[in-house]
Amino acid sequence: MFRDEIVLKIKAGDGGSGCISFLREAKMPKGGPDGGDGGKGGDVIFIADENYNTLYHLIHRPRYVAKSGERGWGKNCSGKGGHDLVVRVPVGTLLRDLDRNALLKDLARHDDRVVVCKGGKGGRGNQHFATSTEQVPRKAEPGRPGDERRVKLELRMIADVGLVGLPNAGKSTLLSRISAARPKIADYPFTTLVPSLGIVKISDWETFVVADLPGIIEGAHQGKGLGDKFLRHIERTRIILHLVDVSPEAMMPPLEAYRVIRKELESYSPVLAGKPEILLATKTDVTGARENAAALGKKLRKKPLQVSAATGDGIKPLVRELFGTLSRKDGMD
Ligand SMILES: Nc1nc2c(ncn2[C@@H]2O[C@H](COP(=O)(O)OP(=O)(O)OP(=O)(O)O)[C@@H](O)[C@H]2O)c(=O)[nH]1
Ligand SMILES: [Mg+2]
Repeated sequence: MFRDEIVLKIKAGDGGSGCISFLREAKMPKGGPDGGDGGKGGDVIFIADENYNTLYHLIHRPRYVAKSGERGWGKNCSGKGGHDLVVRVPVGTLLRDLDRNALLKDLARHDDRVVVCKGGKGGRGNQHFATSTEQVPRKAEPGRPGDERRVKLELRMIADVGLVGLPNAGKSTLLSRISAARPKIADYPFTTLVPSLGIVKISDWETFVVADLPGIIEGAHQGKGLGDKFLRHIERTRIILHLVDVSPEAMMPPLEAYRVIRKELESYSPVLAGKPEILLATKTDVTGARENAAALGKKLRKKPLQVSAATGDGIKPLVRELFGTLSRKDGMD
């Protein structure tokens, strides 16, 4: 199951209370105050972790509470601090304070972290309250309460390239060809229900990230099929790779398929509609597909790239083209 929005209640640990105690030793009947301080409460820390793709693992706990600090002890011993509570979230998670509707942090890169709730300070023990006039202080502080908040987590995937197209266009198959990702592939529509990412590696230092999205159908912006809410994930991508199945058994003739998707992108947002798009004709191993690709190119007056994920034909030039376009864009960004 995929979750891309979730509200969590979180609370940092309370500070432990300070201790009231007096030194008692055989030869010192009137020892001074020796009550230690309470420990600090644990913080709640959110960390972006590339091993997570969704927020689903977080929904089972209604509250995230860090440990409180322990109380102080005699002999000037401070209480133990409470452990921090670490919450791991996917890269691309936005954290908002729900009650103030303020952005707390955009966890955009692996290992980005933020303390969302600070643990309460421990109270001071009575050792701190002795004065020249008060030698027997019977006073210590309580610990401070830890911060408490309701936070809204919103996941936006961060990819360089977003794959869009009708169901069955071959998006997931392509991703499995160009990256180590293993999305589900099948010959029925809406196989992909949730977006997923793959990293395309040309060399150790030349990589880019591709997002595979669920198929889009006509009327997606009105909620048809899986709707268009997934499109928000490609608002942040730099290029759209638009896949059109040009095999004769495709769901729709290529030109119509192309126009349906363009219309949905345009209805979703001008940002998406204005993104650079690379046109990709898929399944060119099927008889008649190459002719259809050529005809599509003529009608649209742009030459589509062509691939067969089945045979591997055209995959390398496609990867080079994507990388080249991203690099040229880097120069302009
Ligand atoms: N002949 C041929 N079949 C392909 C090729 N690429 C994908 N297919 C087949 O097309 C069907 C759909 O492929 P998917 O990769 O699941 O398509 P998708 O675009 O991810 O589909 P959804 O997730 O439903 O939107 C599967 O049966 C694939 O085996 C190709 O290059 N050649
Ligand atoms: Mg798919």
